[in-house]
Amino acid sequence: MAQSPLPRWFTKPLLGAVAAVLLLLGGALPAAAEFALPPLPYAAEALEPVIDATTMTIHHDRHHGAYVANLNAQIAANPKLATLSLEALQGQIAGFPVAVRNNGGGHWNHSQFWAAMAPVGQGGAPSAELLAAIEANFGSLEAMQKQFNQAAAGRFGSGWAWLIEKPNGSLAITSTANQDNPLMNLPEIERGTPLLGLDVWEHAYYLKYQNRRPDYIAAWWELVNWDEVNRRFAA
Ligand code: MN3
Repeated sequence: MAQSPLPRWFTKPLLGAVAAVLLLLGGALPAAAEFALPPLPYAAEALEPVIDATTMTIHHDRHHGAYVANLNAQIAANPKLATLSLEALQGQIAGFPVAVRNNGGGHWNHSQFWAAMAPVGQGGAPSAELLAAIEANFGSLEAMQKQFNQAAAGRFGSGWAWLIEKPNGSLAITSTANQDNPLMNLPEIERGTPLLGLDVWEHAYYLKYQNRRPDYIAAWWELVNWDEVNRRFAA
């Protein structure tokens, strides 16, 4: 029997140490395919007085953070998740369990939500192209906002209101329940590219507005980041 050049009392602990280091690295470093919580693009207090800092912190860190963690927890049972971008996942959501629909939708919806807001006075204005499309489809910007507000206020329970660009190029207002969105390939969804989406879950506004959802919706227009909406419309 060949003798190891190193005594067993040395090689066994050495291999054990190497294995322990690899395990530590593997546990500490997230897999490349995991979904990540994007930081807020502004300070938590930047949207005051329309949305208070406490609501923003809890909403982003805990609610959105939980959607990301719960989505990542689904990767082991649904390995195809690791091969899809967050946006591509929305269009294939019908092929996944409801936990992926809820948490994958929650992650996408909130990611677009933070990006579509800016501090009061810093959101710019609709581009000439977007304004022309809004006027062609709704008559005026105010008429579009009125229809959007009705969809947001009328969503029973929790969900979202959306301004979308439909596959035929027209603009429309729609609303989705829970964490669904207009990108999802589900029969009950009016599909289109979201240009603007508003979270009307109570966690988005209850600390400041309590049951006055219409007041939250009306004030939220002051935060709309039109530069981002213009970018989405042009894309
Ligand atoms: Mn929310």
